[in-house]
Amino acid sequence: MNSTFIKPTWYILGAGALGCLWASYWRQAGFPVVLITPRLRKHAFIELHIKREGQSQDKKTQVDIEQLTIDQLAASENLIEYLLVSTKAQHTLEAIAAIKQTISKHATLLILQNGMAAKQLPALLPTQNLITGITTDGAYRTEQNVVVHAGHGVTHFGCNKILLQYLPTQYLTIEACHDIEIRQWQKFAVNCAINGLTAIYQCRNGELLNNPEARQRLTTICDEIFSVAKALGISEHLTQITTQVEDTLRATAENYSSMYQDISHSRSTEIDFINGCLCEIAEKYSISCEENQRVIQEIKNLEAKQLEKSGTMISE
Ligand code: KPL
Repeated sequence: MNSTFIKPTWYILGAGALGCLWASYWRQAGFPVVLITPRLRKHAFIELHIKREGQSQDKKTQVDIEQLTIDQLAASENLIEYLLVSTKAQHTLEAIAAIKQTISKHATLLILQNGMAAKQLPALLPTQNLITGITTDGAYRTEQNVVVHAGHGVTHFGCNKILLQYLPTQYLTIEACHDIEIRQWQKFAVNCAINGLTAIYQCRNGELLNNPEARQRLTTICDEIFSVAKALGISEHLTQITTQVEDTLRATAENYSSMYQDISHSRSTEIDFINGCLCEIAEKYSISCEENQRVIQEIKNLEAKQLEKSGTMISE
């Protein structure tokens, strides 16, 4: 990095565990960061504590991060030049539409999320530089402002290496790549296989490996994904899908999947954008995806049960 490099402000849309993890690593790397929040919070700054899994409680790193609501953002005349979108797939379009006026025409957006919602973004933001990312980093919150970095993974972005100087590469393993669509499919397959089952069996990722019933279902899900990939002509990139899923389970063994976290906090899940999206594609090719359908149904039942219990489904 040259000495005249001015670190730009990164705005973050989607202040979930992953968004907060990136926010705090950017801060630690010396970048100004603003978390965009839907509601007014008590304090203008959130004090985030980042803990790496396995570290003792007192080894938490603390950073202060500025927060702005959508209205405050609109009122400040600043235009967003750099934006990380880490919303849940089901909220992406609505969340971006709400801040669209504040995004510069030439802004760079990193879209880091599960599922395939990003496919609809170019129509909404035709002039901006939209960069798709996928990650195998695991993160979860233990309290509103405590984020645990569980399982150090790799984040890939479909861009060239120049962007890396704008990213917190000291803290996260980040790579630029030219085959992001294939990697996105591989991650999509991993999410189809892991997220629903961990929410159904209420376990950490690694625990699926020791559950024979879950493992059998996981294999069937992978077979169904492979059939769909074959119909799409991309199966050569998914021949190792079951092994990749098992590797991810080992690498993020201590993590609670995002869907597990959503169900336990009575939030709506990304199921329609993960297994739901797979089944939609399968239907077009008349491919049967019974196990994926079963997972969808079970997750919908869990969502309904949570809704009944808490009276409301939080859409954060
Ligand atoms: O992407 C994930 C998620 O939880 O959404 C994995 C890789 C499964 C890590 O938990």
